[in-house]
Amino acid sequence: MRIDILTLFPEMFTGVFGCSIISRAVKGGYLELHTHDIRDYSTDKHRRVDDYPFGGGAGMVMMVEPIARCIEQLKSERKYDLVLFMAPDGKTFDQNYANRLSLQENIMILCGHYKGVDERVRELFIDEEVSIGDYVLSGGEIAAMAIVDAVARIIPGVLHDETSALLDSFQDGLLSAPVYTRPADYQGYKVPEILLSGHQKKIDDWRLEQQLKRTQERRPDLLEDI
Ligand code: 6GU
Repeated sequence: MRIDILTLFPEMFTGVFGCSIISRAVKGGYLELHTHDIRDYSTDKHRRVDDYPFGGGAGMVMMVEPIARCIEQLKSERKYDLVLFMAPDGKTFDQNYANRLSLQENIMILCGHYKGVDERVRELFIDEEVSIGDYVLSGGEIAAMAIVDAVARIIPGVLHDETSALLDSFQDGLLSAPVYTRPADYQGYKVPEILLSGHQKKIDDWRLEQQLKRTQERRPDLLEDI
């Protein structure tokens, strides 16, 4: 899978993409990530990419032309299955959304900044608008990183234990059971006896019970969807 990210701040991605599961996915050849600086597609001598909003008002608006040139350049090189725009008024990202994205071959993600992007970008080039929750970030970059992470880790082969992504919180619509490691007794705080019993069937039953209990307590809304 290949993901192209269009942004005014490509340097924001270097740390996140260079660590942990995302870099493993890239090094293992499962995922190709490319960032593109929208400013490189400005024809203005000052490399301007934003301008004042028609009709007045606060904030600057990202112009259609540099974004259009960048998207058209990429589209001339390969076919894209989806062009996403990160925006707080988009559809809320969730595990089902991540699963669907992980099945695509090539996707493009446009990150907006300032007050927004010219509406014609959305009309002409964007297939889906995505939000990561009901709060406002100063730009789409951090949201795009969240999406890349959620997608990278479910590409088959990326995680060592291939089943572990499938056992996640949310993947089965339930929160995860609590986990423990050594020591079995930390200053009198003991690991549940059942986990030390060696009785796998009982352990599996206990974990499912914990999942249901946690979900009921913390996210009863998730149980309504099952
Ligand atoms: Cl995708 N962008 C911005 N700017 N803010 C957000 C968001 C996206 N998702 C939640 N808040």
